[in-house]
This record gives sequence, structure tokens and C-alpha cells, in this order.
Amino acid sequence: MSDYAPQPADKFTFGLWTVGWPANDPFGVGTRPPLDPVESVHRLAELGAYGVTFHDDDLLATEPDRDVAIERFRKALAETGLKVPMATTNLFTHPVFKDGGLTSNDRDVRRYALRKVRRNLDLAAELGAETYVVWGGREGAESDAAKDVRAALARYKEGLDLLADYVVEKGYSLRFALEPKPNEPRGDILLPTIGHALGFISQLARPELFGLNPEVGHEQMAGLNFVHGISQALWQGKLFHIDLNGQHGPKYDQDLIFGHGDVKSAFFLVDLLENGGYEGPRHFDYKPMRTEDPADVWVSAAANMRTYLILKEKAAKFRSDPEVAEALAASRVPELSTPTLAPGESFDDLLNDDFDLDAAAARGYHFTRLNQLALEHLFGVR
Ligand code: GLT
Ligand code: MN
Ligand code: MN
Repeated sequence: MSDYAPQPADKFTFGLWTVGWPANDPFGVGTRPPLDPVESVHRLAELGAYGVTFHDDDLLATEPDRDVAIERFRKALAETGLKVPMATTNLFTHPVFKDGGLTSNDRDVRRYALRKVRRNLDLAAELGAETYVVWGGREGAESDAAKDVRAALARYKEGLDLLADYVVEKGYSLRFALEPKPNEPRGDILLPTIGHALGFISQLARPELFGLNPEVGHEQMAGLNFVHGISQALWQGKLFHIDLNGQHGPKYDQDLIFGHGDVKSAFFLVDLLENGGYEGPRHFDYKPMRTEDPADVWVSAAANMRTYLILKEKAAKFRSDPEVAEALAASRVPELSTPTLAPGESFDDLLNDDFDLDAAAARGYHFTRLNQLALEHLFGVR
């Protein structure tokens, strides 16, 4: 029996902005003091994490001089062996981004936003990042009169095409991961779901350099099935990165600890990630609750990883349970992987089927038993 102790090989990563969130919200000021990124790096390494991720501005949380902040961060990475697999740009906090960064109506702001991303791309590449996340939280509107959405998408494309050209020209081995979100902070955000973002990528000049960084809560805020969304991203070869957290259905973005929202979805998600060929980092993008003190922050960071490892063990047991294998077969789940036409068959050959319509219509799929077996594994009674 495992003690669920995270190891670097588990590839757990955390954003500096997660553990470092001082817990300020629209109704109140922070309840925790700012956290030194150097302390976060050391604490996360002690807890067994593999890496840390950052926005350009996160590095400046307690040290305003960028060069000094980068040097201190670099030293902490060297001391702990923590990796930086992903980085991103803050195009949402400063008031200048109130109407967006890459899609602001103000052309000067769009030009500034591109310069800000460009500068942090250089640092990301230097620190060995492979993925560059683009979360356009301010790219959107509150009123349909205020934003020409077709023009905004054209500017989004223009900006991302320029950034991709820059990465290629510099020889960086970075790929971009777009992060969908339906709303908050904007009333409506562009690229609101996994599906919208996948459709948008097909319009870019270098689609091969773009994939997704879907977040559990962002799809669930829109009432969507995250496991289905991740399945499609994997199927299209576009799951470049993932933001794991928890959410209780359609409401504000809760950013709970992974598994502390919809635990059934978390179980099937871990099952999918572990068996679906995803090899990237398991990145937690959560917020330690506002009620928690600075020591509780590390309890919450550990809880994300422990929950993942518990669910991983449960998913493995579910998959190796002979009764589950039998129930899957009875439900014809493996049959869906058989192509509808046999090798060498033509469309016309379908006309030769000896098919009993009434018998097929009468057959049950026995999904109830299968679902109950999954839940019993999750409950820990099998
Ligand atoms: C911000 C947002 C997250 C994004 C981060 C990347 S920042 O906290 O809520 O979902 O992943 O920009
Ligand atoms: Mn979120
Ligand atoms: Mn996120």
C-alpha cells in the first residue's frame, strides 16, 4: 500500500500564483501576507513537487527589481532541482489591460501586450520551459456593442501568429497552450470553452505550435463535462498542459483543491490522464481558501498531490478488477473501438447485413452496474 508520497517522477507542478495568492477577493483584502517565490520553490520541493510555473509579474511579489528577483529565483531552482516546465504572462492585473491585452480596442495597448509577452518568452526559454500558457481572462466584453468579436479574433490571431514566428525565429522549443474560460473577470471571455479554442487554433498560421491548457473548473463553470473535453483534446493531439483544480458546478471560479469539487469527475479524469497517453505535467491551478493561514497553504498544496495519487491508485484498481472488465464487455464499451466497417468492406456492403431491428432495440447496455462498480471503487469498498 502506497503512502501517497509525491515524487518528482509524478510531475506535479504548481503556479507561484497559487500558493502565493494572498486571498484578496472582490469583497475583501488579502488575509495572508505576500509570499516570497523563493520560499515557495523550497516548500514545493520539500513536498515532492517536480516543478513550478510563473507569470512574469509573480516573480516580483516581494522583490520589485526584476533582475534581482530572477537571480534569486534561479538560485532557488538550482538549490532544489525544481523545474520550470511552463510560464505565462500576466495580461490581466494592470489597469492598462482593463479591455484586454492582445484584443484591447486600444491599438497601443495591444502593442504593449505583445512586448510584455515577448520579454517573458525569452525568460521562459532560458529557464527551460516547454509550454507557454495564454489565458486571456481580460480578452472579452460585458456588452455586445462594445466588442467587434470578429475583429477581436482577427487581432488575437495576429498577436499569436507574431509570437509563434518569434519563437521559431529564436529557435525556442516552446509551444503555446491556450486556456479557455467562459467568463470572470470579463462578462464573456473569448475562446470560452475547449471546443471554441480548438476551432480557433485551426485558423492560426502555425497550428502545430498551439494546443490547450484546459482547467477543470473553467469547463465545469459552463456546465460542461471536463472528461469529455479532455478526451477530445487528447484525440486531436492538443492536450499540451492541464490545470487541475476543483469546482462545484456552474458558479464563480472556485479554484478549489483538486478533487475537492466534483470528485467523480476527478476520478474519471485521473483514469483518463493515466491511461490516455498524456505525459505532461500535472499542474495544479488552485487557490488555498481565504480562511486558511500561511501554514495551511502547504497543507493545501500537499492535499492536491495526495488526492491525485489516491485517485490514481483507485483508477488502477478499477481497471484491473475482473468484474469491471466483465461489466465493460457486457456494456459493449470495448466494441466501440472496432471500426464500423471491417477491413476491405465497402459502404455498399452495409446493405448485406442480416439485422434484427427489434432485437437490437430491445438490448440493454447495463450501464447502471458499470457506474455502480466505478463508484464503489471510488468509495473504497471494493
Ligand atoms: C489566473 C487564472 C488561471 C490561469 C493563470 C494563467 S492566471 O489565476 O485564473 O486560470 O491559468 O494565466
Ligand atoms: Mn480558475
Ligand atoms: Mn488556470
